[in-house]
Amino acid sequence: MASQASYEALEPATLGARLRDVPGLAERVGGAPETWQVREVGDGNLNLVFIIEGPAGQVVVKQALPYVRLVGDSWPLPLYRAFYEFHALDRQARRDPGAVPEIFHFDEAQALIVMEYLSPHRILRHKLIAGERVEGLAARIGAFCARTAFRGSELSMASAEKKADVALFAGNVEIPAITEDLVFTDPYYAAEKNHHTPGLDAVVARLREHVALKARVQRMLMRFASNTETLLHGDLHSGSIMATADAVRVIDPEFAQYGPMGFDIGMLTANYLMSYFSQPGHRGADLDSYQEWLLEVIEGTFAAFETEFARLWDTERTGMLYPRCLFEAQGHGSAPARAALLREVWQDALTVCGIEMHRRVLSLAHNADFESIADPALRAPLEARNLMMGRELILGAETIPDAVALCAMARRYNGACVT
Ligand code: SR1
Ligand code: MG
Repeated sequence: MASQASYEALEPATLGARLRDVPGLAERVGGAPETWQVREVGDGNLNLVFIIEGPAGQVVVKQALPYVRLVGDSWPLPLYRAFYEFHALDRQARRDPGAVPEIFHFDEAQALIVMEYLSPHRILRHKLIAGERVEGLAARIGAFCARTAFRGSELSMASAEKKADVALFAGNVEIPAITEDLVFTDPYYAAEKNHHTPGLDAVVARLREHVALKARVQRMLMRFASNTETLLHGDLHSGSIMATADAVRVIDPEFAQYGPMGFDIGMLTANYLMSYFSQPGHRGADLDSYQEWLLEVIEGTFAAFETEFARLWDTERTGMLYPRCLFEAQGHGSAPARAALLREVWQDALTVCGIEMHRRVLSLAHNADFESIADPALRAPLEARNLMMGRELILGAETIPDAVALCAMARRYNGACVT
């Protein structure tokens, strides 16, 4: 990795001058750099995000800050996360063409990526809060999860290439550490950065007193930290997806690391479920039909994941895992082996799902689905349903047969009064 000694955070007023020599940028934006319109639009927890607009077009510039934006410079964070984000985007673009924004330029010293401006896409989380539907969402993201999981593993990759990539991404220590703490650990004790809605104290105490629950979460953390099945997006929630009414892209893989195949789809499912549970705070007469659509998205995402994974299993199983010489070449079908593997992926996904449902309500970085419900008296019982369903997912992952049963469970908690 190159030195970042010359790093300087970008500012709208000087951005044109600083980026004027980026190859191809002036042609893409058009006009003189001094005339470019620059807006800072980042609303995430970590980075600066600018839109540059000129007569010929628009681009996005994302730059890492040397600290956590959400907290400030009291929490330093390495600039090298831009390096991993760039490499993750590169791999995702190859493994699932069209899924991520096109990259135009990467400057490692300045920790910045110049990329395609997605328009009229909006952050999926905002669309779900507004009650908007996205046609094809489940199929697109289910396929993305399957393609990145399969093609980033030794089911598909040559071992030497995959092991070299594991070594590359192993250099990323501090970013996974955020997930290890904020997602897997902090929700389960009174950590300093935590906060939760008043009115949840009794439910929170029930979770934190549950020793078997904490042990299950820590077992999942051990798998997250030490299992290198595939290259994960690492932060696949509804804020990492941009969509129109019928087109979908995945953004922001700066948390990319090698880990268990069920992690991304499990985290995403949690964010759909949190959208589902929060809807009484956002919808009126269309509440029931919109909540049912969200459950259809969950079922459809897992269905698309399994279908695409099976297709890749049959057509692209070229790595050292589950080789054809052991199965098809012996006249033995490999479908049962695939089903057993997918069963483990499913159980990991459910466990991660439950944990993510906890951390977004109890840890540092909450989500707008619940947070935008201003009245804590309305918010708390909805969050309580979400917390208790998360608990059942973690404790009973192996008892839930499929996504239909998962959605039936969500309907049960949605009508429940949890205290
Ligand atoms: C301090 S970073 C908090 C959260 O923001 C990111 O989007 C990740 O989800 C992380 O856990
Ligand atoms: Mg992000």
